[in-house]
Amino acid sequence: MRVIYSEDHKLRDARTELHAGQLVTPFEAPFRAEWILAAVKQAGFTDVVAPDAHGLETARKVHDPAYLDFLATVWDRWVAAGFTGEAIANSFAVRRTSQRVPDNIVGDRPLRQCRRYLDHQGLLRGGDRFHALWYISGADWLTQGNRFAFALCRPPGHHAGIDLFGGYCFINNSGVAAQRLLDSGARKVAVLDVDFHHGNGTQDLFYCRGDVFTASLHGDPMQAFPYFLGHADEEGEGEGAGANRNYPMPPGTPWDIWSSALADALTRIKTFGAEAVVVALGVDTFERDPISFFSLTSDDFTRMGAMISATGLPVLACMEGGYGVPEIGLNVANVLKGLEA
Ligand code: SP5
Ligand code: ZN
Repeated sequence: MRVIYSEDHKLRDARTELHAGQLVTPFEAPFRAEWILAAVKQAGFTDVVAPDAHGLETARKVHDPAYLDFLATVWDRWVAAGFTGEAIANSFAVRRTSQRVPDNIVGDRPLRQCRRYLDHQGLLRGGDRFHALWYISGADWLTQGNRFAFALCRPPGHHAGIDLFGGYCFINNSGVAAQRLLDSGARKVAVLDVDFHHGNGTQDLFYCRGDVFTASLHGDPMQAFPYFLGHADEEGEGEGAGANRNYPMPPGTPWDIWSSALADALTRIKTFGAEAVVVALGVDTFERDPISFFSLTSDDFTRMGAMISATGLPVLACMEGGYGVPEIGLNVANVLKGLEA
């Protein structure tokens, strides 16, 4: 198991999160990666290396280049406009409004682009965007013939769509990694999203593509973020028809129910012909996660890793969610243990 980690994740250090109508200390904060790194090392995973620097080439194949330009420039424009808080939109294109792309992105109007690109729940600061791309080194580790890698990246990525940020995510790390595997010779790959929240961004990236199978196990969007996507009848379109699978599940879902959804997803990934699996690894399915409602125990995470490993496929795990409690480290380490067992 190669672990890919860089202190640069600390560049992403949001001040606030809008939660329950109040600006609170963000759940998605640097301590998460530090706790996880410590636990992973303590569990014996000591092959920890820094990622190689990567440019935007691979990201441009899954995200809209104009969106990447927006991410690269919005903070400077925000500051130049004299704003001191984090960049957040305060009005949105809704029903019966024009969906036209706003063109005034300079001077005092950066909010217009925030409206265009913000899905929900995103606040931007400087220095928090592209370093996550470097973790596609994990994909290269598999391409070199190795079976397992763990990209301990922040911020997470699975809510970032083709041209949308939200849910603490800006660049879709697992999506970029999947693209990198394809560009390195894989014909088909899968992204398996085990984070508590629906991987709406990843679904968006690959919804009409037949070379990436996407599967997501998550809290039913009727009751959980991201609310507006993640239903079981979203199965992909065009060349992607049949290559997206959602498993929405209700509050309190325990391992026996959750794991039957996982078994089904893994069977479909094999049938699809994926040559590698990128796991969007959130551990917010844990019973004591502060913002989620599943009931997985720490031992269940070992079982999860073992089930994924049993596919026989190379696996790149990319860090997604998991908040607040010290067990996030143990739970991630347990997945890695299960993979290698
Ligand atoms: C990567 C990832 O896990 N992103 C998750 C973003 C979720 N943000 C919304 C959280 C809403 C929580 N509301 C539940 C209240 C719990 N008492
Ligand atoms: Zn999550």
